[in-house]
Amino acid sequence: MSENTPPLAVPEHSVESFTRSFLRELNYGRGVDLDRASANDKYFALSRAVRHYLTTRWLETLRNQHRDQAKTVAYLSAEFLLGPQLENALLAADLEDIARDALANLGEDIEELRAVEVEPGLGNGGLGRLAACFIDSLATLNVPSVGYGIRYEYGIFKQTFVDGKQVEKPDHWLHLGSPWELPHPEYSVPVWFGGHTEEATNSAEGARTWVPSWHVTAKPYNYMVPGYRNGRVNTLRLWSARARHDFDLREFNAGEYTEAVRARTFAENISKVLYPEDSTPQGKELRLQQQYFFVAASLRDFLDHVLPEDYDLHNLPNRITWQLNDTHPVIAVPELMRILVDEKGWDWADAWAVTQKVFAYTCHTLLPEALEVWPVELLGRLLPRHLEIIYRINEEFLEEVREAFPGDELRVRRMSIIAEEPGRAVRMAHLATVAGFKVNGVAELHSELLKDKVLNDFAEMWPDKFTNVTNGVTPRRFVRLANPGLSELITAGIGDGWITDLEQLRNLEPLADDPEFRRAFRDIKGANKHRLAQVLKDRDGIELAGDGMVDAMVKRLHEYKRQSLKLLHIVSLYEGIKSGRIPLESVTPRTFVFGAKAAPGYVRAKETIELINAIGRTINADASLEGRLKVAFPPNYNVTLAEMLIPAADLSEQISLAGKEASGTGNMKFALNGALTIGTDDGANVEIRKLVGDDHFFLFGMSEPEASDLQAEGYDPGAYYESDPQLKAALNLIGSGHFTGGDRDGAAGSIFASLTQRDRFMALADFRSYMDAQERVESAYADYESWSRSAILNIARSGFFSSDRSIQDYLDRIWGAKPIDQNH
Ligand code: GL9
Repeated sequence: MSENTPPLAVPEHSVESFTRSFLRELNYGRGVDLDRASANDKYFALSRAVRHYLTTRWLETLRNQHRDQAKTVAYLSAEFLLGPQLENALLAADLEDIARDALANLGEDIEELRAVEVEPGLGNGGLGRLAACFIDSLATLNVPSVGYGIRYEYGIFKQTFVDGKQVEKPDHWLHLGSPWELPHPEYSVPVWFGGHTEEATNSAEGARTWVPSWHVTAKPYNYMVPGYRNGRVNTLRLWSARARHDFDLREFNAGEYTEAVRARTFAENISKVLYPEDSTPQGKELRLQQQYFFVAASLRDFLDHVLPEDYDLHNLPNRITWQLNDTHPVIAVPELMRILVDEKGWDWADAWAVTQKVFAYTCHTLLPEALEVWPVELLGRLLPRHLEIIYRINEEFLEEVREAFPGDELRVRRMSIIAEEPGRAVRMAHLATVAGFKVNGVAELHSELLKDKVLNDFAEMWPDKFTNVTNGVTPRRFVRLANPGLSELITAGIGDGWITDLEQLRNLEPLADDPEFRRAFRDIKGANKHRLAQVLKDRDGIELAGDGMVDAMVKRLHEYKRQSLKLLHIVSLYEGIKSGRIPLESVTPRTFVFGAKAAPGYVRAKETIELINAIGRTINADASLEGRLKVAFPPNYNVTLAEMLIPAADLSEQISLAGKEASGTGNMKFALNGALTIGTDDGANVEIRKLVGDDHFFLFGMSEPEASDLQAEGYDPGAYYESDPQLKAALNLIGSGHFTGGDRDGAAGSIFASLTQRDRFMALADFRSYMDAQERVESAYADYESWSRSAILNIARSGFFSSDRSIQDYLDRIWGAKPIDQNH
């Protein structure tokens, strides 16, 4: 675009102007009159009208980025769990009131139109949602940056329950179209696969020529990522796989119509569906195709379309950092080497020097089974040249190891990028650690454990490579949008600076001692519970326990997170009441709320879902409990539901076995919305507890060193089962089939057996301590006045957990990029 193009004016911020935009979009964009428009038509017109207000800024941002050639952060992530877009755009553009009034004047309820939106669920959980929070903060902090990912046609599956069992339904989120994406087919790029390698045609040291055998076209779709009212709108570019457009001619001509169509489907499968595995990659070929597909397209896009044509790539480290969100995009490392050596004709050493300065790697796990490993056979078949490059990187790296640690062949074997056992395979985390100039964990404890355990050999070799950036969450979505009542109260107390400077929440501390403020806080919490109760009733026919405590455990279903420990608490309470050990009047009315999807192939996780539902059914139907205990398990927990649920919670369950949850981010969202945490010393819980103070946090369970000592000694769950009568009674009740209609063989029997015999995550060892902590919860809750003081202090002291702070840490510790002044 010419420098002289007059800037498009932002439409006027007025009800009249907004109404005009809306009606124009309805008439011209959708081709309908207001009185004939469907809800989807109106939702589209509304979204498009909002988009107008951001587009000018978007174009400006892109123009400046092109002009300044400033250092850019490219966030490479296979997942972006975006959540609803409309509300966020309304907020960023400061149009919430205007749009509501404009629609009301036309006789429309904006809430009804918002409900039409299907959220883009392009992620599994914490890792994908973190990426979404990060691009929000990058924009709000004015950082030149771009997100790169995959436009899955089907996001995370829709969860339904049939007879209490999880049944997955495809999430065809695009079936009515999306008003938020803009396709740019002219920037499509080819991505090649397969074939073989040959002697190089150039003379560069280390070069080979890759002769691939098939390719797909990567077509970009752009999404706006507006900063919070700062005039910046960044871009998220998601790639969709298309069959190459010339694919059919030859085959059509040969009369092989069905073959041609089949080939098309094959190519387009690449971006068809998000893999729903949480922390347990299955090593599927299609997944590696997805990874290379989006990474190759993204590098190509940046090198060919963002950089000027004559750009000297030796300067690349001053121009970009590619942040690798977990190992999913790590194939970018050999891809850049291939481009520099084979295509640009650089000598290997020059190419490696630059490659080592442009990638940084974030590790998100501690579970060994979550570290991606690709069989050499598979990688070599799909990307033969990349495998050769990985071998050479490894060769030179292992030489370095031998030099640093002479004679230590065991260490060499441990550190190798290529594993030999059980079969030859590429360890992607090792490749990322070797190539990255920084490696970070996602909470203090996690980063320490990375250095001491998971990547210990690497930390000994390169101590300075390792750093920590504790995760954070965006206060725009998870406080301001999710909890408007609380937001107003905070703003009335301390002004609205907290929305972009969350540490200002500190100023709330004195207000925790103000009875008026506490009353207002309680009213808001009550209203949020009411809102939740309404939604669950309408959506799922679920009733909550009156005005009781809302006790929430929402996260992916995984054994290490220990939903089963939560069940043991519930069953123990229930058993205590039924056996007369616990007087009913002494029990705090509470609703246990679960939200959790299980990976479709994860049998134990699915059994746990079944058991939660079975226990819930029994308890909810038991009239003798007088509604004091309820179990609510709304299906299909997602961002939309999180925004409804978290603001209503009193108690946040963060009960993973210490040393297993890398960080957690739900824990931060709850604390920021005034829930108290009951939790182990794991992940970011450690930092939450330190900040909010022990008096306002219910700590229980073994510490990480205690847990690993116990594991090393030889853990025997049977000993706990035998020695704790309450634990035994609860487990026996489950095992007896009491909750499963007498069935002892299905989910109940299986979980009983697994907990009493193996108990991989030592739930039984932490049971007693957990029960004691729950008693402390009950007595604290009995004094709701003092509880609300603690809740307010949780909010006031959790400002650290803004993703703005995380991004600032990435800038300072890793990227060396600076926010820029938009208006210079
Ligand atoms: C995760 C960790 O398990 C979480 O503890 C962490 O908070 C997030 C973000 O850093 O990353 N790693 C991971 O694979 N997932 C995480 O949530 N899984 C999913 O996203 C489902």
